[in-house]
Amino acid sequence: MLIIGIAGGTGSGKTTVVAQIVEELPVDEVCVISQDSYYHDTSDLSFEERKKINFDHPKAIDFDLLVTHLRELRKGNSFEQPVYSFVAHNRTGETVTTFPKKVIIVEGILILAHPDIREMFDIKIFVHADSDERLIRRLKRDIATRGRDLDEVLNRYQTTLKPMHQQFIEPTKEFADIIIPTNRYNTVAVNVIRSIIHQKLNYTQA
Ligand code: UZR
Ligand code: MG
Repeated sequence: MLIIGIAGGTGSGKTTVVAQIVEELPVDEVCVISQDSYYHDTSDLSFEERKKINFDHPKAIDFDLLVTHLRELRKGNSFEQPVYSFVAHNRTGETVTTFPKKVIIVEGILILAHPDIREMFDIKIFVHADSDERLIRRLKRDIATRGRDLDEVLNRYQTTLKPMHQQFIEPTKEFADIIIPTNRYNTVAVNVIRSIIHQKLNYTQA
């Protein structure tokens, strides 16, 4: 089993990099776990209260549950991964059964910030894009798919996203084995990672 951690700021292109890596692997040999699934359950709060949560602070994430789940996978057991809704800012109450696979990818902004999780990774990756590029992507995505408007995204960027990025996310770059630049679509870096995966798992390369 190979556990790969993929960190990077919001809008850095984590999802795209994960998709590029997964694409070449046999479907039944890979699973992706998103840090987003591990936001704390906030059912006790109103929607207005939830909107005020600082989702970019490590405290917003149930790292203990994520550690427990990764340990289960390492033991060869499946677990129930919570499903999260960005529109409701809360867990939906549903779960997806996640099975152990040869390649486990764990993806999220703060995934390299927690020491216990960090040490479980065989390969640590940090995805880098410039902050203006990330803001542009974030704006487009949140308006198109997460029910936000221009003012809300910009306010959040200035008041929380940017300061939290500088305080908690950017410093974790130093833990990375590989940094992938994604200001432009990057196929070379992903090919390098694919080769490492193949080599570590002794796949015969096509
Ligand atoms: P990525 N996030 C939300 O917008 N709403 C939530 O309910 C929970 C999280 C955002 C979070 C973070 N910040 O910047 C982003 N806020 O999801 C991480 N606000 O996801 O890396 O895909 O951008
Ligand atoms: Mg994402």
